[in-house]
Amino acid sequence: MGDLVQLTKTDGIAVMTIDNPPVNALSPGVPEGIAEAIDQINADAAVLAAVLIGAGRTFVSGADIKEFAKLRSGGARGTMDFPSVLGRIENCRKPVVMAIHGNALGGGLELAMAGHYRVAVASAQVGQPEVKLGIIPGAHGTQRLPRLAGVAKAVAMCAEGNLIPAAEALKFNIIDRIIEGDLLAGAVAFARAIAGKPAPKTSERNEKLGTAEENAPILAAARDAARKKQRGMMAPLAAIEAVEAATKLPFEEGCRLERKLFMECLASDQSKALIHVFFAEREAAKIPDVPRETPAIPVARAAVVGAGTMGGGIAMVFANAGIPVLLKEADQAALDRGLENIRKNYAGSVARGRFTQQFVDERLSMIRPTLGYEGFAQADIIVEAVFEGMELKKQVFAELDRAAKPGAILASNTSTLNIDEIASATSRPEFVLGTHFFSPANVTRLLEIVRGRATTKSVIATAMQLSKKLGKVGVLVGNCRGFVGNRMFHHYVRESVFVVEEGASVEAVDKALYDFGMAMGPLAVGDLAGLDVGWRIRKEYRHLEKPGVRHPIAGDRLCEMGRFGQKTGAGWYKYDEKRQATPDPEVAVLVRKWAAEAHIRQRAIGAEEIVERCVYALVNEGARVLEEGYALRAGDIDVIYLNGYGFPAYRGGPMWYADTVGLKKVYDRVRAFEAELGEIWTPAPLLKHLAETGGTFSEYTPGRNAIA
Ligand code: T1G
Repeated sequence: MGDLVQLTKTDGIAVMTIDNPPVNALSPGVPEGIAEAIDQINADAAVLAAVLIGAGRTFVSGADIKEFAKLRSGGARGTMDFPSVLGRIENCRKPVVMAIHGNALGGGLELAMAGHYRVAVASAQVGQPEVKLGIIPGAHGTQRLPRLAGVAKAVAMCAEGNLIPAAEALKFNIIDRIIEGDLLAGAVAFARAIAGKPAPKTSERNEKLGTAEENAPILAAARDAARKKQRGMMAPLAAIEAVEAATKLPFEEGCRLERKLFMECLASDQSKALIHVFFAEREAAKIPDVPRETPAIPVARAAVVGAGTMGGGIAMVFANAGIPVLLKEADQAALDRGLENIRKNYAGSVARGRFTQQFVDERLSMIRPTLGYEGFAQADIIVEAVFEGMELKKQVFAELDRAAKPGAILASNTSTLNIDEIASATSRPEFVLGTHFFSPANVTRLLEIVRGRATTKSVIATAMQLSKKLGKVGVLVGNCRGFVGNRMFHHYVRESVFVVEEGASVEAVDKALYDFGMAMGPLAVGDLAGLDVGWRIRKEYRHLEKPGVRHPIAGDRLCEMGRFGQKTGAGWYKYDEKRQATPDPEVAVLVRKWAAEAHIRQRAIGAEEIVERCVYALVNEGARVLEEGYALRAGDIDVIYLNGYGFPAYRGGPMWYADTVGLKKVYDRVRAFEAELGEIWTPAPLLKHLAETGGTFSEYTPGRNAIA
């Protein structure tokens, strides 16, 4: 069995141990090892029952995702056909007990369900998360799970891909017992107790498959939910179809349909994109010149300066991670407002069932409001979240430099300002960096870690590890204007306004991007965030704008009218008291007037061009970010856009999407826009180079890297 699967026997009980760190994935050799062990168990008359367990921290976390490319090209012949191994387990002449700790996910749960019994420790989780990779269970999971848990639970688990804790798995008969104390000992005792008795085969358990009448509403509701919550994705609907087959077809036929649907999903661009995302999010945590073993600074206490929307949200992030946090404001009224907002946010989470009141009370007790710097000397990290003005930030950092203990990290939540200039206000620039949270900070997963020229590797390592502890996706970015996300977003928004000024309606622009898969259209996003935010930044940098180069005008005009968006009841749209948006005919008339005054040619612009203008603007600027070295890799840019800007994960992110379209085509369209709209569309040299050499962004590794 090689060293991936060991077999031991003690007093008539065989124990198969899968040892394939770090997550016991079903890599080549593991299915073979299991099959060989089953053969030996069958052949050994002294063996009365068997246990299968994972070594290390977990049971089996699924198929080896790194093998999918081979599987897709039919090249995985070298590995044993995993589904056939499941049949051998189920038909083993001795009962097999699956012992689960950590995770039993995807193929791991399918493996467990091929066993005759399943036991688990209370902390274990099980699930079929394949849809998050754009595929569906491909080893009978959609056929066995409804036979154990019933159709409704199986449809939910296979279509949504969520993990469930052991207690819930017990409730739904996915596991048979929760083991207190040592798992292996408990599983062996369980095996001894059932040895010699008839063992149930999951594939033959049909009593929970329900009737067509019972299942029809369940399946219809699941399809409706998938179309809403997983808009545009094919895998959830395929998963539902496969589970439905389990209720209508004999087991073997259901397995054949599942396999067909699995291979179709595996071949899809959506699955390739989502598998890219899986690895890109993990790759983003790897900094070439900051090795994994770089010593990090322990963060046990935090402090936040500024209790506004962002500061309050950031304080919640620390409290939710169990890190006590000071929250400072300049005056009592502002502090009270900040605390009131935090309480409202938490109350909303309790109302939605996301948190219990007890959890919220514990977290609130970790947030200590203050008007001074008392206690700041105990903080390991201090995050500044005051008004976005350089002078104020430098003043605050000078104060923090005096109030903080030596070795404390001073972080700014600035979204655009120069981290090096902020650091210059302190005596410790090596401990200064940017921690750019995205609003709402207590919800949005993205955290841009902005590396300053002097920031040390230990501080970078600390920030990256802290991101994970805070439940964030940390991405290291360079210190250019707007860092990476906002720098690129500026071009995306510019094009969305340009196409409105050229004749497209506000709602047509938003619909085009929404239908592309964005969580919200760009203009609606502007109304949500506040049009005045961008307006203030444009005014601050107006002096840098090149004369003769076209700039958006409609957004500024709306702000001059006081139409900042939702917060003023009107922006691109008008809003009722519940902030429901409706198109505003007045805006349509005004935009035509402003465009005429600016002599902007009017024409009909279709959805395809709207999407190309906005998304390729992202891609072209992303190419510049890469070639200038402000992002470590194209995948990091994708991770930023998926976790901070509502880019559809099933398209992989802007850079992956451009690779999927083909960089030659993207480049040709960018050149066409350049001919039409001038130098703002000059192709990035990297895009030109890759298009002309047949390269892709995902294979590009920046040579010189400003953030190394
Ligand atoms: N295959 C290959 N590598 C994997 C892997 C997998 N399934 N899961 C994790 N890794 C790597 C990961 O890239 C990282 O590598 C390291 O392990 C630690 O992971 C047949 C077809 C299990 C909850 O979708 O959700 O089964 O960066 O950092 O935070 O029908 O990993 O160290 O080089 O995420 O403790 C279904 C995917 C597959 C589970 C652990 N299974 N994995 O989280 O560690 S499809 C999944 C996870 C399938 C069947 C179908 C998480 C985790 P590196 P990590 P973690």
